[in-house]
Amino acid sequence: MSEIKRCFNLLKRRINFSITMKVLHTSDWHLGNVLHGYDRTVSEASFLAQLEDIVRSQQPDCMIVSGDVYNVPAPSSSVQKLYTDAMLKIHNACKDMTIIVIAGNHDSPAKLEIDRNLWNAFNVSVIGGFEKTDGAVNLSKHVIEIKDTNGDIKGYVAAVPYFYRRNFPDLFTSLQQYIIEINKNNLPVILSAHAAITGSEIKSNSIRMQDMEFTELENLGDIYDYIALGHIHYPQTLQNSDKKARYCGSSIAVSFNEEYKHSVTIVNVDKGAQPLIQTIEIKDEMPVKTVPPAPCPIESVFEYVNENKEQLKNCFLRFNVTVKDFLPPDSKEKSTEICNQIGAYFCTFDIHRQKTSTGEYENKIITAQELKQMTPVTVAENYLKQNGTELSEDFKQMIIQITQTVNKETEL
Ligand SMILES: [Mn+2]
Repeated sequence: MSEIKRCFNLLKRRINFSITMKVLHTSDWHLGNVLHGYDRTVSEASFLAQLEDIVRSQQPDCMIVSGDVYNVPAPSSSVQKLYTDAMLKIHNACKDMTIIVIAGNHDSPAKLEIDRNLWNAFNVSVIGGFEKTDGAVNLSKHVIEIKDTNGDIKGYVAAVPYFYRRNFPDLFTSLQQYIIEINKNNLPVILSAHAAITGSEIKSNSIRMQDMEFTELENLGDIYDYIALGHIHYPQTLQNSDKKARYCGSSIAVSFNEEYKHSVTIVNVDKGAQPLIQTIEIKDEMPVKTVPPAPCPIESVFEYVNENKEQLKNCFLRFNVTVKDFLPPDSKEKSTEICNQIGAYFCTFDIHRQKTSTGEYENKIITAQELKQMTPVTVAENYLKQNGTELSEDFKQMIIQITQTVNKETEL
């Protein structure tokens, strides 16, 4: 039987029928994330179990994890165990599937690669960082062959972990050249990268996004049939990419800025054709919710929570409040107590200041939350304004530059 299939595949190739490669694209798991002091183990374990089921039913040719496996470079032992146990189960759910894992900016490239050779035995390729020989990047490490059940090559995945452009300015160009040389049979090629692409819609991550290093889509190359991106947590197929480049988004909400549907992406990739993109929703057993949808005074928030206790049970909650000047000092205690009563978890407040009819804040005193959300430039501008002067353009640029330098190593 397999011999017939093999002949059929060879024939298909000979008469130039394209061979479809089925890809499961996921990223930004952020395992071990801690949300306002609460761990997310229940949601993370549930996601990994759902992923195992999806793999079992979809039977993809490959699964790509486009970076940020862990939330921190040195995750705890229990978080690492959660990951390795799940990966083994996922492998067993579809043993012929090639799994490709790249490091994101949250992962330690070296730590992710500790058991790289061991993972190879389970059809898992881990690409954490770059290796050089005589000053040139070892490109072969970044190109993974995807094989069918007969061991014939079906296509390639080029895997590029997170990196700073200044360290490898020509990487994408040389990688593309390398692939053109080896892809003699004109098979489908996928690129996986953990990078921020110019023009992406940013609804998530954090305000630190302003310090992210953005790359133009065309810099990645023009030979790829699908580009599996990670780094930006909001799922989207990039405009102007001919539906070929996509962020699959984070697997579950990593913060309160990510209250949208989360999913994994299933893509059918054919050489030279537009990929067929589908999503499969991931259900979060303990979701994050900002309540109520519209901000209101704290007493009304409490009423809302009590009225909706059934839906809010097991949720991590952020209270959407309006204040005239400050919240009453016992607000946090009261909020925690109300959440405890209904079996929810109080995290924080989203504080909205009441504005006057002219759009000005009634009170000139700013809250700690407002201060955190301000850019250093705004803080400087406000300070000088109070003293009757203005921030000069030179000074403004200087502050922006300093902030970017400081934040560069710690971006999300
Ligand atoms: Mn991320």
